[in-house]
Amino acid sequence: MLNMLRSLLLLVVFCFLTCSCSDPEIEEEEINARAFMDILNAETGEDINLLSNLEWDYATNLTDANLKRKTQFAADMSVRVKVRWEEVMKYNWKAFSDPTLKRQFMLYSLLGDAALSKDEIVSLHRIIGDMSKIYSTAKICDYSDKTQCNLSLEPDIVEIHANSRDEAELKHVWVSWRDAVGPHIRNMYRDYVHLLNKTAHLNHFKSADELWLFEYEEFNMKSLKGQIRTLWEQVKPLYQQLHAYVRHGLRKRYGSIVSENGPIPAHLLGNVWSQSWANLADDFKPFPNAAEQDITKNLKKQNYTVEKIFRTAEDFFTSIGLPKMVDLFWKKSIFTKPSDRNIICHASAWEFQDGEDFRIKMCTKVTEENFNTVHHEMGHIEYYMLFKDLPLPFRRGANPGFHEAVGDLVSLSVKSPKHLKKLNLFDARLDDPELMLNNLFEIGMTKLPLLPFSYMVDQWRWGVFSGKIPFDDYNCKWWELRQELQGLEPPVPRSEADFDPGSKYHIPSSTPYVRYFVAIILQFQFHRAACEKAGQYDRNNPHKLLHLCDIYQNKAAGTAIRQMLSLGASKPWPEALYTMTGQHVMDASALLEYFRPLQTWLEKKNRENNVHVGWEKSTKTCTKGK
Ligand code: X8Z
Ligand code: ZN
Repeated sequence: MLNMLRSLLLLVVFCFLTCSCSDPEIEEEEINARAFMDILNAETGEDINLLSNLEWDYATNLTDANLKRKTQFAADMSVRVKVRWEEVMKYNWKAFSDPTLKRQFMLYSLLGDAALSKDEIVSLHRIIGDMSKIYSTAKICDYSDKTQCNLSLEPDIVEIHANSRDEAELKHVWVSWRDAVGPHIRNMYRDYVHLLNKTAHLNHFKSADELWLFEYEEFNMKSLKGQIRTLWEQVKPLYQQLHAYVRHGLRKRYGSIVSENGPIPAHLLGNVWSQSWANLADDFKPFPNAAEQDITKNLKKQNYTVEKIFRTAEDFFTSIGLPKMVDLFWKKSIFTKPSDRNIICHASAWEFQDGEDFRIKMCTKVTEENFNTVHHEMGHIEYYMLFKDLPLPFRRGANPGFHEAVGDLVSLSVKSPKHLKKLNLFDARLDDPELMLNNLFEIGMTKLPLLPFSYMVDQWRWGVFSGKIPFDDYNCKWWELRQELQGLEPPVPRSEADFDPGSKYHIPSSTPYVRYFVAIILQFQFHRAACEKAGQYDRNNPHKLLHLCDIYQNKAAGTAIRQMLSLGASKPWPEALYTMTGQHVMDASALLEYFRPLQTWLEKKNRENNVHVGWEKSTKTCTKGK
């Protein structure tokens, strides 16, 4: 009774506050604003649809004519965007009472690159288009047959890094790939930075790093840079243990070119950028005598085709109640590399703002790495499909890291031994602790090196954008950060004639990278929440630890994921995080808990081997000037 009275009183106070404060003029403006927003969303959606189609045309056929069409359209569109934005800014939207409407206005209040002149937009799009083309079409010569000079990044260079254990060959490929891209785009990159900073200034930001961080809505919280720094400090000891263990193994294999206490040479880690070390997992697994569980080999043995990998991924998503891929997806996606034209092979997932057209573009091979990437890309498509009916400004991830985390979240279950066994990709007993640890090690080798790498890439770019890293220090600062954060060194001395950042896709294509750091932290938070809902997680029960959980066919976990994804960006991201996890902040404890058995094992092993943990300064130099 007392409670009822209190509720009644609260209701009266609430009505008094909201009704008496509302201003009839604002109320009327809000009604008009709603009608305006409907038109704005429809017109903007049409423009984005056309632009996305032209972008797809270029990405899947890198001709000058296609770049011109896309660039011209973007420039023309920017005029319309600016006119619409000027209308947006006439509204007193900060005073609106409808939070949904207010938030749409807030998201439209960033003009973005439409603040530039048409000519500048043409230049910006042309530079990014040209840099991406140089990256995507670069070729290098074969190591043993130097007359054969048609090796491309995907598949050749990627495969050599994955499979070769010949140090000289690896060095040749590593250096050649950087020679084939970096120097050709170095000067273009300076012009690009200038235009991006100009965009930032016109949008009232100090530099482009602030513009890029707008999507994280920092104005509501501690700066994202600060959050990342704290999270990195928490996971760093685990990374250092893995680093020390792998360096020890590499030194045994390659001898003194791998120093005992220094950074690891970057060409030996099974990956062009050393961002995943998964291709060395089999070489250094904790229990080498346990039955072999090489997923790439098993995929081939079980006759997995590219199509079967996509169908397998789809089956997982639908098993937890998420939507299946639509017919158009299967018709319009590109799953393998065409031989009759140049395309951007780097995998991506596309939406076209029409509610039915969703596509993946990928030069897929039947490997474990690509098996993960297919799940990753399909996660993007699931997100697109689940928020497709929201008002246009909300059709994006709660923040970019959420978008990157969806497919990876599912992969955490797919890669559990229990699930791999279901897929015939694991053929041993599930109660063998050695195999469980080998499996966890493989996942650690995939995920953990991406943490410092993703942090490093955008720390470098933030420095470049803000002017802390000047043009004549671009490459040396890149290596300083590579050393400091990843504990890596180049296999040969570097100089400012090189431009090694350019050899990583996201630099020429102007794609922000810290989102992958955020995604790694989040996916474990999501996984813990999903496994809890599935009744498969109990930190005190050795059979219910996080790394053993598989949410396949679990509707309770699926419903929670669905709810979070269906929110899109309609709320600030901490709220989306809360709906799924009951937490408002990013938190590394789930990741650390997931890898606890691995960390314990690594610490013991490094102690036994008397291995130095951490790294001293590299002896490899980077020379300023050319
Ligand atoms: O770029 C990607 C995806 C597309 S969003 C294939 N990833 C990063 C990379 O390849 O560098 C996924 C992991 C990190
Ligand atoms: Zn992605």
